[in-house]
Amino acid sequence: QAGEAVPAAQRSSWTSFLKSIASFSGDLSSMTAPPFILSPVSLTEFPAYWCERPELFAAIGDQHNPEDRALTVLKWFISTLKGQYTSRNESMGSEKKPLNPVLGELFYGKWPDLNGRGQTDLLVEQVSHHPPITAYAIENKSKGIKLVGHNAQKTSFSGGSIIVKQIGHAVLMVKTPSGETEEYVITLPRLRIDGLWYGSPYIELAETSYIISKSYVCTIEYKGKGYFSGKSHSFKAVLTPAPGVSGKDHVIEGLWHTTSKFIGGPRNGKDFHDVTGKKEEVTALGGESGGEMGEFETRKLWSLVAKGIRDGDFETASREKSKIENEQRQRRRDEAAAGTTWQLKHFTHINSDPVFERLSPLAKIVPPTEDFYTFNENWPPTSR
Ligand code: HCR
Repeated sequence: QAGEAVPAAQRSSWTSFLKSIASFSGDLSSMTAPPFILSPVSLTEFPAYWCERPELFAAIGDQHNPEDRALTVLKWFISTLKGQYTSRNESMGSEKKPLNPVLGELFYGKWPDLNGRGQTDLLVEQVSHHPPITAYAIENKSKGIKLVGHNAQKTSFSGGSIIVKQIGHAVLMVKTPSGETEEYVITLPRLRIDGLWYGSPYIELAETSYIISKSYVCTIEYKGKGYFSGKSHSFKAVLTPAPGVSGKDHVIEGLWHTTSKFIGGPRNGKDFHDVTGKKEEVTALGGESGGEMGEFETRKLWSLVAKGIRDGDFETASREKSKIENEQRQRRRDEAAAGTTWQLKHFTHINSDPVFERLSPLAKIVPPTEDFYTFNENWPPTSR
């Protein structure tokens, strides 16, 4: 039955929400949705999913040759997908609509040093509000690994599903034993949000994403039910030496939210990844002196809205959300009157990323150029 997971009092607003998304394409995040589908978490917290298994991120820095590093990067990447795309279903029963970050919203965090893996630091900044663009930097200094990226989304509606094209890419930088910095361009899969009719949305990944370094090109294909294995959340990854590089191909197949195996190449038949075990949440940190959270830090900024959503007090949530939005509008008006613009704290926008321009042709990505937000390297403070 339509809307069977929707509270009876919200069925008509769910139907109108679905009608409006069906006739709309662009920025879904700013649309008003019925309370049952709201998440109390802002999109600025999502980059933490990149490091829910910090030891896998750290392991990239321990590899001694390009082939092992490329395989370890792939293993870490696949292991992030479960958190990125299924964790709201696990914790809240379905995919939800996250809080739409304000310009300049910040999130700082860390995963502490355990068992010699080194500390990993996280920094996130909302670098645009319209359209929403979130930039992030994740670094394990002691292992010489840094991930810098940004993401935005373009949404459309097709065959009863929301299709989300992810805009943006990440660059992973790894210090090799010879002291060189090896770079990887990571592109992002397309999402299909299904289950809308029933009021219990969930995500399936689709199409292809890439991980490209000067030594290896990895093509990852995503399928849902009825493809490779007939199961949801299937993927197949082919890792190939870049032109002119000698090495072996590796083929891996499985389910990104559970396990996968090598199905071709020198390790044929061996296990590849397993994310059924424990994950590790980020420890949120305050960015002000003394570890306090500033007014723009996501958990402080949205605290009353988030509490309202968690407590089912949607009147308070909506009143507090309007306060934040009105304050933002006023800020933009003041800036316009003063002839100034908002200054980003940690990132600088560039029209074309030289790393993407250099590496994307190896996977024949079109167009071979993309903008980027470079990280200003002013975090973490040395005392952390
Ligand atoms: C599409 C989405 C906002 C963007 C979220 C992204 C793409 C953000 C970057 C992360 O690395 C990965 C990620 C995971 C989320 O699944 C994805 C969100 C899912 C829903 C949300 C829409 C704006 C809200 C749609 C409203 C529905 C649930 C009715």
